[in-house]
Amino acid sequence: MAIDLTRRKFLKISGAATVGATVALNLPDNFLLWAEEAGLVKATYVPTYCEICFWKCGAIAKVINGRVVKLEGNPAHPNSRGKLCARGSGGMGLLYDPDRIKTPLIREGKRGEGKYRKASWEEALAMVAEKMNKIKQKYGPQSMALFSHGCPTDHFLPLFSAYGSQNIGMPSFAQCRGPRDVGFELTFGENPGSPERVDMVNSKVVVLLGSHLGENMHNSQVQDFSEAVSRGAKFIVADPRFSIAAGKAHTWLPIRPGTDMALLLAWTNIIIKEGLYDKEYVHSHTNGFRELAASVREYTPEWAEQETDIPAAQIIETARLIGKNAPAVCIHPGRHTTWYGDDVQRTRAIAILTALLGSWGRPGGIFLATNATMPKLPAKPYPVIPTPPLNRGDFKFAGAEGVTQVIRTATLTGKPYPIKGWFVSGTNLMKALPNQQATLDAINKLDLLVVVDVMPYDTAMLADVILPECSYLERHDTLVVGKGKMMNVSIRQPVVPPLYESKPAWWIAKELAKRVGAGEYFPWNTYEDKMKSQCALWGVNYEELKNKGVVAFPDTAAPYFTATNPPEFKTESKKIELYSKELKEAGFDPLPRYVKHPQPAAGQFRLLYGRSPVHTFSRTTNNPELHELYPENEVWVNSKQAKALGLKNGDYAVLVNQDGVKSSKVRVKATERIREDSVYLVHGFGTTSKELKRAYRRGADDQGLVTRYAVDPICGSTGMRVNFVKLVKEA
Ligand SMILES: Nc1nc2c(c(=O)[nH]1)N[C@H]1C(S)=C(S)[C@@H](COP(=O)(O)OP(=O)(O)OC[C@H]3O[C@@H](n4cnc5c(=O)[nH]c(N)nc54)[C@H](O)[C@@H]3O)O[C@H]1N2
Ligand SMILES: Nc1nc2c(c(=O)[nH]1)N[C@H]1C(S)=C(S)[C@@H](COP(=O)(O)OP(=O)(O)OC[C@H]3O[C@@H](n4cnc5c(=O)[nH]c(N)nc54)[C@H](O)[C@@H]3O)O[C@H]1N2
Ligand code: SF4
Ligand SMILES: [Mo]
Repeated sequence: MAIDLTRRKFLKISGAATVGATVALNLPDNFLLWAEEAGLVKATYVPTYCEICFWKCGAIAKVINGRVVKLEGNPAHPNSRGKLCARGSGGMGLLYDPDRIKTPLIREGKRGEGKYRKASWEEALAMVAEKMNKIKQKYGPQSMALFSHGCPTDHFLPLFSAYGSQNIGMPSFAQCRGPRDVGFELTFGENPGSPERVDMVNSKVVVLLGSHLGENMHNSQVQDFSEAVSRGAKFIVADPRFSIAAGKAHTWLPIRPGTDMALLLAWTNIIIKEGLYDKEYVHSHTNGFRELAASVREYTPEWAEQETDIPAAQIIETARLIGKNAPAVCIHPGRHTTWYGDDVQRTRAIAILTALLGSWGRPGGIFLATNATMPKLPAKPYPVIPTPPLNRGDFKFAGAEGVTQVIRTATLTGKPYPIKGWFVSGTNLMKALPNQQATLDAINKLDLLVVVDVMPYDTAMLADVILPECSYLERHDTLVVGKGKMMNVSIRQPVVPPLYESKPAWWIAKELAKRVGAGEYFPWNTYEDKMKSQCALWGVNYEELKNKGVVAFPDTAAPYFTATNPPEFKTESKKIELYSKELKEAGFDPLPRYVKHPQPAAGQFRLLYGRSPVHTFSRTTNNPELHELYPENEVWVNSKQAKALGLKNGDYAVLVNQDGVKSSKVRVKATERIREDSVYLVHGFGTTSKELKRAYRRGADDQGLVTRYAVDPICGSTGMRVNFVKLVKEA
């Protein structure tokens, strides 16, 4: 009963409550639960960690008669603390989805036609290896690229290093948190981490720019959010939409999209002018305060009002609220930060304000990562590759995760050298990358497209070879070394054996390695052997880890600056770079500066997108449990605008973007909760894969409408909120 209550409280904030987030169980599960209650069968409990998103929550699976009947949060795990979000609770939906890829498949028809034949693992692996070997011989190993997201990356990255390619592209960089990480690294010498080290539980004031917690369901962060709200912390939420978070806020700022920089610079100006910054902290730990103060002087609240559509008085009032509560102020660094193309600079403005408030390394601000590390297993060094990778393009500040669309462009143009093969795992590129036509055109130029996936999503259905990975509930995976307030290690282990002929990524990588002459880089027999060696090296008791799911190291915690943990910054100057010499030398603005972005013309709306609390991107749209909760997305449009267009709640409409691209039909949600100049879609819907019986063409695909994107010149990330649409009633 106690669990039920906390769960309800948790869900209340998530917006999932409105749809009743207790995930429905099907008949056999209900029967098994009844049988267990009647004492006829016994349940077993297996700890593991979730992969429905990348928060990696510790979960405990309840298994009766070999069937997973329930997934609950592991109370000992810092990312879940005994609770899973609705998506995590619905993880069995992935395991038991009848539309799963069941065997390796080899394409028979034309690309995109969807005709495949079943193949044995032996045949499929041999075919992939033969083509990879051919590409290596003819063009060199760098002509094979790896696109990956989530845990499979940990297995295919070593395969690629051993094969000889560093051309890696992860949408988690250029389509997600790339600009934020780069902006913070340029300022503090390190990024805010994942999970972000936001100390909301101790904040007096929290600022959310976009960051739609409660719809963005990153578990422990939503719990912290909920706790901070109950404790009376004041939330300032800037969002063109009245998000779930805005509904809990002290102040909602319905900002004009694309103008957050104006708000941040005006706040900075006021905080400096009124002396509300932490003088001692700024003096001791930062560089370039004088230049900063001079450069923000022009950004007055009256000027910012014109840009942001937020009254000057409210900008001043919120600036004071922020300044007077420092350092216990958390300006959330954001996560999906690829918005308008000047995103590194916007996140720099967040970082700079954080520094002025003295909030980095202080309770209620951004806490510090533990310095502890785990040693690596000794391994054979990878071959030296003569051809440099092209995956960062000309973007000096791009991260090691690479810039996805740069690889795509090289595939299209053959320059600076040809890319002939894509190996794709754990990402649905057709939905993740802007400009779908370019992705499709690039794929059509390939000699080889391999997709490793659990479900036949859009990109898999374009592949030459589809390799079925088993779901996270059926496999071993990387031991996760977590670095929150303290270091911890978590394990993923099979809860049930793999269904059909699906196999774990570690096995696929190892088997392919053997066939491309890189077998020696995978020297262990089973993944468990490798994990046992790691545990031995780390002084972790493997059996204990298996039984508990997570082992923590409390003595590694050092979340705040103290006399024994003095400030130390990993920048060139060893100080916080308010003024960035590095950027200046590379030809960029050393201080963030306001750039005006185009606004929609009359009759157009800006296309915004975000998350549903019960889905993860495209990957859950066919999950039977989660589909039931939210089967298709809706287009949010302001009631006044809807009325003018003759649209009512529940009507079907289509969206047509500035380039004439039309969405599939989507239900209208006419609401006061969004500005009149924007419409909003939950991302990930409208799959084109016929194999997905539930999700096929349900809802509208935002990515289909994102034909344009604004590349951040500093790190290559793609701002995707630069598309304008018309809303047309569907007959
Ligand atoms: N349930 C669920 N949770 C998830 C995920 C998921 O798929 N499902 N994905 C996870 C991942 S990988 C990520 S990166 C995060 C993403 O989640 P966040 O980092 O929170 O994403 P944002 O883009 O900041 O937030 C979207 C919000 O920004 C608002 N917005 C749009 N334009 C503007 C603007 O110009 N200014 C301001 N201030 N706001 C604007 C939108 O109205 C929307 O409310 O979510 C994570 N959590
Ligand atoms: N227009 C638009 N574009 C966006 C976003 C947006 O909101 N709007 N969000 C951006 C963000 S923040 C991110 S992080 C990216 C996310 O981009 P992706 O990570 O590509 O997200 P998904 O669309 O969920 O695709 C995940 C794929 O992995 C598969 N998969 C799931 N679990 C497993 C597994 O265990 N093993 C294997 N091998 N495969 C698995 C799924 O079936 C699916 O095909 O997209 C970015 N692109
Ligand atoms: S936040 Fe939800 S979906 Fe993501 S790992 Fe945690 S339980 Fe799973
Ligand atoms: Mo993301």
